Amino acid sequence: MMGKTTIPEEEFVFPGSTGCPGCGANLVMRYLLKGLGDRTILSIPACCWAVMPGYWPSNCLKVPLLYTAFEATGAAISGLRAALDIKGIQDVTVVGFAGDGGTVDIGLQAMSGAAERRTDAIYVMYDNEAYMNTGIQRSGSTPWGAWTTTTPVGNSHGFKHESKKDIMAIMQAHRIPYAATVSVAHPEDFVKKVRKAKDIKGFRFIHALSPCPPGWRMSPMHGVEVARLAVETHMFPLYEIEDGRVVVTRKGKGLPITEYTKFQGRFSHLTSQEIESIQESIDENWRNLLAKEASGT
Ligand SMILES: Cc1ncc(C[n+]2csc(CCOP(=O)(O)OP(=O)(O)O)c2C)c(N)n1
Ligand code: SF4
Ligand SMILES: [Mg+2]
Repeated sequence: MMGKTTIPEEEFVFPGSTGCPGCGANLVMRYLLKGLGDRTILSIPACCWAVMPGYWPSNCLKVPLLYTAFEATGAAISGLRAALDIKGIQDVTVVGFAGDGGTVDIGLQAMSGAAERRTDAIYVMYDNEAYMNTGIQRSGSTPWGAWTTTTPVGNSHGFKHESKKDIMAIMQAHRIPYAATVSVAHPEDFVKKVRKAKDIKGFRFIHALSPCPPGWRMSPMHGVEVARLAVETHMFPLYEIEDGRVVVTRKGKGLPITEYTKFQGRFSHLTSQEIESIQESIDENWRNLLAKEASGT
């Protein structure tokens, strides 16, 4: 028998977002705010979600939002927290909500500073694995093998030949109290981790894989399925790092990576040997994650 959901029915993202059909980032915001409630202030830099709330005076978000420059989310949430502290407001959660480009690339130094200062805020990276808002350019979070408009297939260099940055390991090295990966295919787990993060003080980090139909060259109807397959193939494992200790929260079936790539045109040019090398790297990352869990680090 299916258990009763613990996800609140109340919505904090209303219809009217200007995101594309099937946008995973829309679901990331929806589950995040269900976990946090309306005593939340967001800061969002340049990215798809800077546009998605809508055109003034329309707004699909029920919570206040401070826009900031592309590179400045870490600084903006530090300022918001300091201002609330001066006013004696302690029941509001400050959230930085940024894309992968705004986090692992241009926003990395500001976020690193906020983490090092133990800023009392939650930083959410929605990871659609490229600079989508400006036309699908590669980022440091684009996986090896993927097509983007700046890693075009067919010229002498071809698809992206560099690996995805391990942002969770980067955040673990900052010794923050809590970091977790979440998936829009597992909303119960998603909201549970957000609630846990909410109750912890200091800098918390949430990494959400965020399927992007136009950027991943797939049908909008496959968005959630692809997110589920990312977990089942160990492409995007679900785990937490709490006070330095790694806990895998869903083992996944270990399906072949072709189950994940087959829906996505951004991988369709790859030869079977290239797919095999992706498989080897996923298997290695998965073994390393389990070893970290076993050793308590
Ligand atoms: C300093 C600066 N450089 C470039 C831009 C142009 N720009 C706006 S959004 C964006 C892409 C953001 O990528 P990401 O953070 O991954 O979010 P996504 O668009 O994928 O949601 C870029 C390059 C900018 N606004 N500011
Ligand atoms: S380009 Fe991708 S991330 Fe941006 S709104 Fe469309 S589906 Fe969402
Ligand atoms: Mg992006």
